[in-house]
Amino acid sequence: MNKISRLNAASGIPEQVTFREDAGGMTVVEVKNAYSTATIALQGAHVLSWVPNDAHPVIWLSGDAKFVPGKSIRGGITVCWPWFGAHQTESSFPAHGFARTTMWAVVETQALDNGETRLVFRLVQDENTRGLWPYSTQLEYRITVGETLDIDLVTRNTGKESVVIGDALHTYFNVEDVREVSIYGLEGCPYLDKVENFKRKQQSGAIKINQEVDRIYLESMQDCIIEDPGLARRIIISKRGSHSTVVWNPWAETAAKMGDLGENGYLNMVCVETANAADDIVTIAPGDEHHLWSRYQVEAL
Ligand code: TA6
Repeated sequence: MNKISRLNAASGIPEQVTFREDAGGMTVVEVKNAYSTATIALQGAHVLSWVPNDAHPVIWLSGDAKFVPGKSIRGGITVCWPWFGAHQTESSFPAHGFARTTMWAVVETQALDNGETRLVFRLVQDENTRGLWPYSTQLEYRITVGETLDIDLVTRNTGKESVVIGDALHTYFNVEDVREVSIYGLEGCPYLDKVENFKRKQQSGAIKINQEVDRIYLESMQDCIIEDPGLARRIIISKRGSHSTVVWNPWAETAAKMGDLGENGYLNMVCVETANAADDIVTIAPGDEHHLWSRYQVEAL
């Protein structure tokens, strides 16, 4: 039996959960139920797509995304853990941590009574990741695919000392034209503007994007709404266990330098990230766990 057959035998659910190898050679799991479809790569437990029935994709994946073992995938939902952005002291450590480039194991798949599908993944640590993170933690990712997409990133401290983490669900949302979009829910919040060397500013009104935007909104616990007149819908992002929200669009020049955003790809995406970033870090006592939880849902305008 090859790897894919083993996965399907152990965790596949006929007509609902199917493991396969995609064109880039990555192992992915496809989910299909009465409400929506989703695709998740085992590397990074990276959600590549979520498409509610009869709707446009909610998650954006770059047409030029590279599927290379050990490299992060441009688009989808990137799991940033156990730190967000650059490591605070070690400049050689990978940005956004290592969870996004590491293989995850499938712990459980379940067809729920209400027709939704639950999948649970666990990060598999190895010698390399232990070199970056020598702490005793267990990281689990619970994804429920249904009328909404629910994601719960659970960090459990299995050691004897407190651990401090940063994390984020770095989600690329699909929009018709980012220049027409308004983002609500962060009005009045202070933010760090990464484009201006982390200058502290304050948001007034809804966010409009017509230039490079890379901001860490602090003290932001409320839902965010992406209003997209082009697709005649709003995406509602609810969250728990997160005190900061990152909003990012690289705009044309930075996107061109990145090389994997696709031609004019920046116009069709915006990241609104449920996060604990910058000084907003989380201390987990021995035996405790931290949940970074988010729900995405779509509503017609
Ligand atoms: O979340 C925003 C951000 O931290 C930006 O600063 C930008 O660099 C982006 O993430 C993408 O990072 P990546 O390491 O995936 O290229």
